Amino acid sequence: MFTTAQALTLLPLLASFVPSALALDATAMRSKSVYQLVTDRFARNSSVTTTCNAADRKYCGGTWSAVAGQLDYIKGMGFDTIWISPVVDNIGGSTGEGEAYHGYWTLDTNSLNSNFGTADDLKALSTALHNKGMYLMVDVVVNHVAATSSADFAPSAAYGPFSAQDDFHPFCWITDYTNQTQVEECWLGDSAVALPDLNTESATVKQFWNTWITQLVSNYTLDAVRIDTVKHISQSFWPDFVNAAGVFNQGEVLNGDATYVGPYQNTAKVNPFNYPIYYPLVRAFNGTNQNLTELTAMVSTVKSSFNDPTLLGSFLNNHDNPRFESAVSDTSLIKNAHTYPLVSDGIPYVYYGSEAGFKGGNDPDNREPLWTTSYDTSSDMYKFFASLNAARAAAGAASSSFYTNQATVSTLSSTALLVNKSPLISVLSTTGSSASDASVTIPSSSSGWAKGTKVIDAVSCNELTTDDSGNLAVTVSKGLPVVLIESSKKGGVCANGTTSSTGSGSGSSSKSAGEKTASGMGLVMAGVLSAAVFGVQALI
Ligand code: ABC
Ligand code: CA
Repeated sequence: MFTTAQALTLLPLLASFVPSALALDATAMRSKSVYQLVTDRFARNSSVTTTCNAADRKYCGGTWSAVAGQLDYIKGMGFDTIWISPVVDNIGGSTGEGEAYHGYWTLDTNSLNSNFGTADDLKALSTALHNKGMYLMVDVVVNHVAATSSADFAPSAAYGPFSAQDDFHPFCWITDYTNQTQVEECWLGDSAVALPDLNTESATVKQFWNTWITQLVSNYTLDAVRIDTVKHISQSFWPDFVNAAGVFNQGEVLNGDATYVGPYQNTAKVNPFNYPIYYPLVRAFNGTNQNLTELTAMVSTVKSSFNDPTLLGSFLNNHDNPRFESAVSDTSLIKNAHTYPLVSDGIPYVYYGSEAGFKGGNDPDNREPLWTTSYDTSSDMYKFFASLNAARAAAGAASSSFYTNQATVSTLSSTALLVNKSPLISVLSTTGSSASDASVTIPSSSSGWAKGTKVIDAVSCNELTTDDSGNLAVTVSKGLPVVLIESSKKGGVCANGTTSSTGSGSGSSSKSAGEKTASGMGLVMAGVLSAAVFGVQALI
C-alpha cells in the first residue's frame, strides 16, 4: 500500500492514464451526430406519474439518471452525442412565465439544478455515455442570470460568484436588435422574468467564467459545450472562453444573416448553429413546390461568410422555434426537410421528439414530454433517422474528406434539389407525398460515377445502376428524399437487405424495405422477399 504522500505524488501519473482523449475537438466533432434533449422532458423515473402539460411551463420530473437509462433509444437511431439543457442551479418557484424547467434561468452557477439530480448523477450520465462510445455536450449560459423582476433584482450571495453591482450591466431592456451595443449590454427577458446581464467586460467576471468552464468540463468529463446567447456578449470575450473550455463548442447566434453570424466563427472562435440556412430551409419545404433558389443562394452566401461551414451546427428543429411539423403535415415534406441537415455540411442536430412525430409550436409547446411515447423504436421516423445516420456514417467511413469537403447544392428541376457531398449524393423534393412519380437525372459530371456503378438509396433501400454514360436516372416516388451512396461503400446502410432494380437505373420506390407498395411486380416480389427474410430495416 502507498502512504498518502506517496499516493499524492502518484496522482499526476495516474491522471495521465485516464483516457482524456474522449473530449471532442473540431476534427472529432465533424463525424458526430447530435440528439438534442430537454432534460426535464426527455425521461423521468417511472415512479413519477404526474401529467406533464408543456403549456403549463412547469417542471415535469425529467432527470439525468433517467436520461442515462434511455441511451440505447438514442443510439438505436445512430446518434452518438447528446446535447442536454443547462445544468446549473436556477431560480426556484413559479414566475409569470412558469418554472425554470428549461434550465436557462441561472441563479448560482456554482451549484447544480437539484431537480435534475446530483453531481454524481451527472457524472454517471457522462460515464454511461462514454461506456457506450457516446459523447456529452452541455448547454452553458454565460450572458446572464435570472430574477423575477428587474426592479427586485439586487446582486447578492444567492447569485453565487456574482454578488457585486460591478458584476452586472446597469438595467435596460433590449428593445432594438439592430443596435449591437444594446444587444450586448442591455437585458434579455421581460417584466415577468428579467435576465440581469453580466458585465462580461469586467476582468473579474471574465476570469471567473474561464476558470468555471475549465472546471465544469473537467468535473463532468464533458466532450463539448453548447453556448447560449453568444451574440449578447462582445466577440472579444469568446476566444479565451472557448480556449478555457478546451472542447468543441457550438454556439447560438440567433440571426438569419450570414454576414452577421460569420465573424463569430471567423474571429470569435465560436462555431455557430446555422441559423442562416435554417430560415430558407424551412421555407423551401413548408409547402409543396416552393421555390428552392433562396436555399441554394444561401448555401453560397454561407460559404463566403464563414471560414469553415463544415463546423456549423445544422438543424431543422430546436427548443426555441416551432417544430417544423407544427406547420407541415405532409410526411414527405417532413422527411425531405429533416434530411437536409444530415446530408449537407456541418454537424447535424436532431431535436428530441422529431422521431416521434411531435408537432408542438412555439415555446413552450415544443417541449413535450417524450415518455408518453414509451420510447417507441418501431415508428417510421425513428427508422428514418437511423437510415440517415447510417448513410452519413458510411460516407464518412468511405472517404476521409467527406466531413471536410463542402457540399454543392443545386437544383435538378424546379422541385428537386441535388445535395452533392461526395460520396453521399441526395435528391430532395418539394412535390409532397401525393405527387405522381417524377424522374430526375444525376449527371455523371456531378456525381463522378462511372458507367454501370451500383448505388443504393438509404431511404428506400433500392439499388440503382448508372447508365452507359455514368448518368443515373432516379425516380422520385411519393415525393420522398433519395439518399445515395455507392453500393460498395454502403457500410451499415440497409444492412438487412436491398431491393435491386435492374436495367434502367430507375425505380426508387416509396417505403422502406419491408413496407413496399406496388411499383412493378418485380419490386413487390423483392420487397416481400426482403421483408420475409430480413424483417424490418436495420436500425443501425
Ligand atoms: C420565456 C417564456 C416563453 C415566452 C418567452 C417570450 O419568454 O418561457 O414562453 O414565449 C429561455 C427559455 C425560454 C424563455 C426565455 C426568456 O429564457 O428557454 O422559454 O422564454 O425567459 C436562448 C436559448 C433560449 C433561452 C435563452 C435565454 C436564450 O436558446 O432557450 O430562453 O437564456 C433571443 C436571443 C436568443 C434566445 C432567444 C429565445 O431570444 O437572442 O439567444 N435563445 C430575433 C432576435 C433574436 C431573438 C429572437 C427571438 O428574435 O434577433 O436575438 O433571440 O426572440 C430572423 C432574424 C432573427 C430574429 C428571428 C425571429 O427572425 O434573422 O434575428 O431573431 O429572420
Ligand atoms: Ca450581455
